[in-house]
Amino acid sequence: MTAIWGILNVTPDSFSDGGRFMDPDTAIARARMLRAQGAAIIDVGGESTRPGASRVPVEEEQRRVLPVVEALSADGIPVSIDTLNAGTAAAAARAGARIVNDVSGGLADDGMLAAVAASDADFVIGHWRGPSGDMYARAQYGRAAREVANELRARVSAAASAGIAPSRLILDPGIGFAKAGEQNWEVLRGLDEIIALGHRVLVGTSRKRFLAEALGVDGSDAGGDAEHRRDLATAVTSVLAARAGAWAVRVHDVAATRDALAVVSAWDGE
Ligand code: PMM
Repeated sequence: MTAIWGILNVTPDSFSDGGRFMDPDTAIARARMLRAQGAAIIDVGGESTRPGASRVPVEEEQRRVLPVVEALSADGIPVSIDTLNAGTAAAAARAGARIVNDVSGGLADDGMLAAVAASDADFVIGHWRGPSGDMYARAQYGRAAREVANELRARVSAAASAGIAPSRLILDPGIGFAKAGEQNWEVLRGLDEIIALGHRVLVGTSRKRFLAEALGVDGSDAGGDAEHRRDLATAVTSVLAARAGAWAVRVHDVAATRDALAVVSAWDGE
């Protein structure tokens, strides 16, 4: 059964839920709700990676996320820390995070692989070609899924050389990262090429722009009907990712994806 990761962005500017969970108590209450809805992991992030987002000072990122990571971990809730910074990864692992989720797969911070190697945490390697500010300039592909798989394989080698055991690695195709519109669908269509690398695969499509484009809705209507439609689309991509063999999906609306996956289980007679 595909696991559900519930997104908890403790940021003022994430593209769909920015600003809602800045206060630690609100963030913790939200995480508990996502957990009750069926999230296996709560993915805590303190820096938005949306297209065009500017970087947050590492002290500010840690001020946002560490109290939340600590409180959830103390409560027995499995936490992953969504960060590009080695210092934040190390501090969050000390505070109890079980997984470091780096959308850059260690490319954004030279110290990341060593920091993860020195911890007990598992490591999500996201497919990435450069910072959010100009990532679309790097969205040039021949065969998108093949290239993503090859570039992930190179990061797996780098992680292994840094001393991270392969069993600790989770691969993520980095939907929306250095990929425009149709390229995201090409990668998802070829997800088996990434799964064939032999690691757990996490897929994050939730509320992303390429879904809004497929629906023909305006992505700016956060909290309104457009958001609801993107959540429904996300539940569908979660089902398709599960069918394709994904180990986990990372979503904002945990309840919708839980229900969608329950229907799949019923269909399959599980
Ligand atoms: N996407 C975002 C942030 N973190 N982590 C992983 N592993 N995979 C993703 O696709 C991913 C991520 C950007 O989306 P958000 O602003 O909704 O968190």
